[in-house]
Amino acid sequence: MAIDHQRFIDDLHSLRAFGASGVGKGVIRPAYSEADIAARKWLAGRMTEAGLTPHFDPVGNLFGLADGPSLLMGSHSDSQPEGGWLDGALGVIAALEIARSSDRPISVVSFQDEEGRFGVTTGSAVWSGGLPLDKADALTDGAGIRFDAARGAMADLSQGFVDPNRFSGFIEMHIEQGPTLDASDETIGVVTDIVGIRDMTISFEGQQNHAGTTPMHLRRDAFQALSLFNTQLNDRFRNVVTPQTVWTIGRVDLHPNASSIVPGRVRFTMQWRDGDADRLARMEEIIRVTAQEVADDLGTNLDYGTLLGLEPVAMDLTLRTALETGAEQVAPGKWRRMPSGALHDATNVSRLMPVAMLFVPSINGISHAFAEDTDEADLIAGLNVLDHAVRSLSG
Ligand code: HGY
Ligand code: MN
Ligand code: MN
Repeated sequence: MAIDHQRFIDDLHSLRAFGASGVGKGVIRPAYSEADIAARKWLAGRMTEAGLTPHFDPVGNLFGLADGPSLLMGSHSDSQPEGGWLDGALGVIAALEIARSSDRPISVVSFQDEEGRFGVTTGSAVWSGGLPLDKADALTDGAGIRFDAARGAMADLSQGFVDPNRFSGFIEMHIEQGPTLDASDETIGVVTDIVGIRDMTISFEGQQNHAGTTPMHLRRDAFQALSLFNTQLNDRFRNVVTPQTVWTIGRVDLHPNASSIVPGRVRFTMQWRDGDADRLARMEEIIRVTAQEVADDLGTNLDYGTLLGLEPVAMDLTLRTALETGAEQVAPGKWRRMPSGALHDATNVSRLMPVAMLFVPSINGISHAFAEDTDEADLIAGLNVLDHAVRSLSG
């Protein structure tokens, strides 16, 4: 049976409706939210219609299982707090379309909490053995909700963990989420490797006080600690990082966050990524030394949350070659091999089986924002490359 481009596009828009933000094509569909669970139940129905057996596991990963041994394809359907309509969703719906039109057994997966409301690619990390379930259960989101409480909303759907040995490999299609393909007017990216990541929270605790009567030299101001930490870190990283290295302080909770109060406490997220595990370790050392020096200088306490991370991983050459062959057939001269600066479930799945990834362009390189989008022709080109690749793979 041939792939049905319109059915593929229609399903992408149907999925977009779950948690539609009302701004452009954006979605608000965080893991375990009502919109996320409703979307997964809709996906389970589409999987059944495709002849697959839907299977929810204890952390909310949703598999559409083909009978017997199969190739696994998919991604995630949860979103960032302000997410795009294609991040993750594209890979899930593309996998579904390949599964319902392929003459070889294809299973489909939508992993849960790839966007890390509770950690880092939590659902596939637990399934792949990278994160023990009891450790995941103790993780909390920004509002202090525990993972086990959140996943409890899907407890009635849980059918136990799927045995990964039934799968021969994993292929994930995803939007690039960066500017490379868009800027070079290329249609396809075949991923060579995925960067590694480290992610933790850091807290400085000083002294909450009156903003008018507390002399500057007597203050133990938590915001000043964060400000000094950030300035010194950027300076000290200069000798360690490359143009591909990234680091982000994405969330800052300042307490009590009032204009006439010297902030006594700050808790912030510290995340860094690079393709080299040694460089990630050196950056961690600099982060910890700098934070301690700032805490000592400003008289604040220092505390760390759980350090989470994933190692850099190379894509499987056999699966990657099948994608490259498909790319050359579908978009001759308009594809490239490239690393992934974004994290993906494929990193976790690579613990269990061969994995490979395919990118399509993100318009203006935008992602993790309501403005995320990709030309429909590029979405279809990516699906055609997947179709070619899957048909060329034997066994
Ligand atoms: O952050 C990431 O790289 C992924 O999009 N969650
Ligand atoms: Mn994603
Ligand atoms: Mn994402």
